[in-house]
Amino acid sequence: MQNFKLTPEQVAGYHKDGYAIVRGFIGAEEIRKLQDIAFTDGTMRKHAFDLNDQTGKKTKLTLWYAPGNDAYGLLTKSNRMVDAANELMEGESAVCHFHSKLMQKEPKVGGAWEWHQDYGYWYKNEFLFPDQMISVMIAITDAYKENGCLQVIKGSHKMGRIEHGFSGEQVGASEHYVQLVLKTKELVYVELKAGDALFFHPNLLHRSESNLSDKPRWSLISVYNRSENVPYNEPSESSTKPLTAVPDEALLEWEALDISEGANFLEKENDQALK
Ligand SMILES: O=C(O)CCC(=O)C(=O)O
Repeated sequence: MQNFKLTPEQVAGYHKDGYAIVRGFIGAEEIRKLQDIAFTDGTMRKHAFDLNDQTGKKTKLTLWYAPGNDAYGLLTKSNRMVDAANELMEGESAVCHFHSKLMQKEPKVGGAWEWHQDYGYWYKNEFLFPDQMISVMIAITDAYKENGCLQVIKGSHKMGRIEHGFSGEQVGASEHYVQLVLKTKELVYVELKAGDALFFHPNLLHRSESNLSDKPRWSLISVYNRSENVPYNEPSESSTKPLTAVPDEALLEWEALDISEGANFLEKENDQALK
């Protein structure tokens, strides 16, 4: 999608509901390239680690901080991603990349994610302004109810941050507050086709169920932050380093480099800053 611009309805929907879906954000040829790399790249696999959900089911992910000139880095730095994040985040200062994760929910085994707000994690990193952050999920494969697509509670970002405790190896939101908000707010299954994008607010409550289907459910989640939103308890430096955006065509037209160790991958033993 060249010269992409969010519609006024998408912008208004994001602020009202806490999320906006953009269908066909990434083209079919681009998705084929990203799938190819996701399924075969040795560096991506080498740095993947398992995270146990409450029942001990494992969900695999690879997380890195520094987007390079590989296909995933070029996507994360593309004008369409950076401009859309810039339009939706509060504040004026430069757009930076906190981290990206390739979420790998394998058929039959891919574990669940408990109800949480991403800011339930990032608050612990001492980012002070959640409105100056955003997550962008790109469906690398189709995501639907049966393979554990994301579920969100529409409008729950307006509650502000709620209490979180541990849930398996994850951080989970207070079940009491989740049940209260579900009395009045709608639970939405965010079904996406490969190439669709979901922009969501750090305080939007979301979860996903395990993948009991025979199809994988893979997605990229890139997180952006404003340079002024300094985290006081976060060892990585990417979140305050202004991004230099690249043209949207770069993903297909530039000679993408291999994914390199320079991407600064998170290893599981250092996962105190998991998200
Ligand atoms: O990919 C998923 O199913 C959920 C991931 C998630 O909730 C997160 O990374 O915050």
